[in-house]
Amino acid sequence: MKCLIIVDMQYDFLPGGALAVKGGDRLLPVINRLQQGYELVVATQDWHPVGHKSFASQHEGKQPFDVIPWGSGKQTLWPDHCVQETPGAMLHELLDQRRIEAVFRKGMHAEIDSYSGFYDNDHRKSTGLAGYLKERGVDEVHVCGLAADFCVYFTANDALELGFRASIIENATLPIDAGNYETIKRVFTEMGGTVSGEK
Ligand code: VGL
Ligand code: ZN
Repeated sequence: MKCLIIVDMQYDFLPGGALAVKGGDRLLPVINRLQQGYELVVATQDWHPVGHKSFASQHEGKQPFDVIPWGSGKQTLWPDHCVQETPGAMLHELLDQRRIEAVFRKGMHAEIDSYSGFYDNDHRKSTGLAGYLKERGVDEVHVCGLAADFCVYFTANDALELGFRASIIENATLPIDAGNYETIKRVFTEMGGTVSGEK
């Protein structure tokens, strides 16, 4: 059975929001239509506490989009976004939620960022999404939403690693950085993922 995962269609990622993806609002009707083709639809919601460590505002002298060393890797710093219970963190009102059976929140740990709907970036804490999908009999996931080069990609990639067939629906996602997305797409398809839909 296949499941549509709608990633982070929240005000802060849409035009007018704190970390807006250009043209993101055009995806709303596309995703609403897309939902009709799936027996199961779930969503994710970026849900950060005030003062989350991924916010540039928490690092002296740093600007949004600066990249800093972080644990054993690197981290992009973001404008404050999707702060719990703020309007920017709400799923957009034009996203049809009638068929969304569950919403998985992520990014709640102040010290760790979490792009994937399955785990935080260190793979230490699971959201429960994998178990949920398995219990529902899902063997294939299609991922759409925002942003293509961060949360959509990380979610689709974790799905592959977990043994699901995984596909990114290209006409229902947009990247923060188009160049970054092209690179990531290559990695994803080499891993066995598929990219469907026309841009
Ligand atoms: C996202 C950056 C920071 C995303 C979330 O949804 O792609 N990107 N937090
Ligand atoms: Zn975030």
